[in-house]
Amino acid sequence: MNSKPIYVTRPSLPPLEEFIPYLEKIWDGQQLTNDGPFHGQLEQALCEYLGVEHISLFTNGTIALITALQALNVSGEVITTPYTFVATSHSLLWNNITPVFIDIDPVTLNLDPAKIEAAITNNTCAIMPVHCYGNPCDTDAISKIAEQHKLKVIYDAAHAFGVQNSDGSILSHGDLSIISFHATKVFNTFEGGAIICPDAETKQHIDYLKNFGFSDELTVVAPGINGKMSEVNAAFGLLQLKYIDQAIARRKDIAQHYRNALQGVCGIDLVAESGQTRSNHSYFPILVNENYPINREALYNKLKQHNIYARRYFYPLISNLPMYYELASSRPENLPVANRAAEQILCLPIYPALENRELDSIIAIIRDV
Ligand code: T4K
Repeated sequence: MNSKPIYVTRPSLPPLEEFIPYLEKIWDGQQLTNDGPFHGQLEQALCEYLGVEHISLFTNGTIALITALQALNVSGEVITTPYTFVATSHSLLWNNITPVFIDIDPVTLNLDPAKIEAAITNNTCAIMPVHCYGNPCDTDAISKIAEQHKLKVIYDAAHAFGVQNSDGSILSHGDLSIISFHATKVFNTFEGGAIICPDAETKQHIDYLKNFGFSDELTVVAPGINGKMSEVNAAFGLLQLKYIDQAIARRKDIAQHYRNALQGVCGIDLVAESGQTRSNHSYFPILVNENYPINREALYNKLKQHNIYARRYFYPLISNLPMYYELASSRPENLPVANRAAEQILCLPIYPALENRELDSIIAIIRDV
């Protein structure tokens, strides 16, 4: 039994004293929000770090998703994955859009592009795939289908901070990508998020949308929302960026340690990486299959008895939740792979401050069942 609880994640925090000078600047300048200096600096710093052209900061990833759909005038039906955090499909309901769920690929657990075309109807307007756990979707296949059928693509890249494939940043794909800077993410600004945009004009429109639709003091160009990131969050993000490579490097070591120790354990499948040239190791998901001596629920509870709080991301499956299960696409027979993954998944603790002895104790419990 571990004396202190081990959670699925713990936020990375820089030394507190290093944040004080940023706060002093905010106190001196008295610009607390609404496109202040730290906001602009963080947008620029993130463009450089992530290797993207335009980024618009948001108060969180969910408002960024809702706004991205508004920015592209998406309506009708959107093809998406049920195997994700509820924010993905909730963003559709908040825009009066009908989610159309398709099944996932059994290896990557991302939306299966081979299932997209059969789900397209006259009402389909867009595809919303998720780079689940930061593993890139098959972006080539998705963009080919989208082009053929004139559909928009909005990637929910909430987990994909810093992830790259052979084309560069994974965030450059699709019409828009959104990312989350929530406390539980690889890069956090306490709460926060962003939309990655392809051009300055789109960014300008999104900047208006996140500020109630104001384009100047008197002109309102759209029914916008308040989605702005405050100066405290933006300043914190600038400081966090100084430590991000160190944090991802430690995550990589932990992931490698898990992989070495758990590969070959009968009944445990490790979710493979899917072609990224740079990973962020945001999660360490395992699938507990029928060859393991106990099922996923029993392993989850056993870890809990040892004060280890792994998480069942993503269970329950979204399509089985009350606000979605009556949709025709939610039928379990339409989504066998996703339903199975939701029953087997367990995300193990991974965060920079996780100690090696804690890691070894988690591994020992899983191996010794
Ligand atoms: N799309 C996808 C695919 C997403 O995964 C998410 C969010 C979004 C969109 C929406 O982005 P945001 O609007 O959130 O920016 C968490 C997060 O709240 C959520 O951001 C995240 N995905 C989701 C996968 O996980 P919970 O309810 O599981 O979090 P919670 O509070 O249980 O935290 C998990 C563990 O982390 C705790 O047991 C302890 C630790 N923790 C948590 C917080 C908040 C800390 O140590 N400190 C903290 O401040 O949803």
